[in-house]
Amino acid sequence: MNEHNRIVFDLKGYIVKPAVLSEDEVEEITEFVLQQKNSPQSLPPDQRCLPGGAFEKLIDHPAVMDVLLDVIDGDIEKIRLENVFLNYREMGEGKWSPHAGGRTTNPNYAYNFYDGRIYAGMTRVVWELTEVLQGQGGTYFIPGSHKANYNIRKSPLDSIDNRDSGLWESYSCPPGSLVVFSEALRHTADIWCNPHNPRIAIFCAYNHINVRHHKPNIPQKVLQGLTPEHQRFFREVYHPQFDRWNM
Ligand SMILES: O=C(O)CCC(=O)C(=O)O
Repeated sequence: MNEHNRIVFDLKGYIVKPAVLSEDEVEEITEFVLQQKNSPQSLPPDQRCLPGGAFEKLIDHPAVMDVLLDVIDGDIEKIRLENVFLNYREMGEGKWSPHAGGRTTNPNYAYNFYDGRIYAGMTRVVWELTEVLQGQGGTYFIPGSHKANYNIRKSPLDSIDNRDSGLWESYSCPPGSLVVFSEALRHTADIWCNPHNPRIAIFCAYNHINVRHHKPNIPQKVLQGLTPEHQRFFREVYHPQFDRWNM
């Protein structure tokens, strides 16, 4: 990450990288995920759900790795992808439901800064495949709340969580943009009210190889269809030094 993005990620807990994908890439991936959603049987079994098929190449997209190597671990061998899902919303769908936020000793989504670098646990990477307009349904954050000292997660206050509290921030972005945030940040979905297009976003949860937040749910068939470089992101939770010892 460049210095600007690194400082903003640490300060706010999230960054937006606009228009990372070309129009052609957005079209290809959008068409594919809609086929997965609407007619999965028309696809080969290993492509019927994420991360299989056209999405696969985004797993280690340079714009994603650029952030994760700085915030999760500098060694790509120690980065896992534990969950991927399509977030599809039409007008009126979605719900304001703030969660997470504050310091935690729980390593699955702890956020720490130590010895000159960030050590984040679960980190969300969101591919926004359609345009997002500020205030019309993108994800909302309370900037800085990943470092909050009062426990706003376990003792939430309506005066803070209320949509009109003045503490929430969101974004506008063109199709093909990336939003990356620490799961330790207080955040929420919102009701989609952009009349021009639905929200079509792919949510990915990356984490450190030593921990896992989600129960694994990706079918083996889908994982087996990935290239070895991409299968590596779905390894069990353990330290890669054991691979070296077993060689
Ligand atoms: O749907 C959204 O915009 C937010 C999703 C969310 O809350 C999460 O990633 O934990």
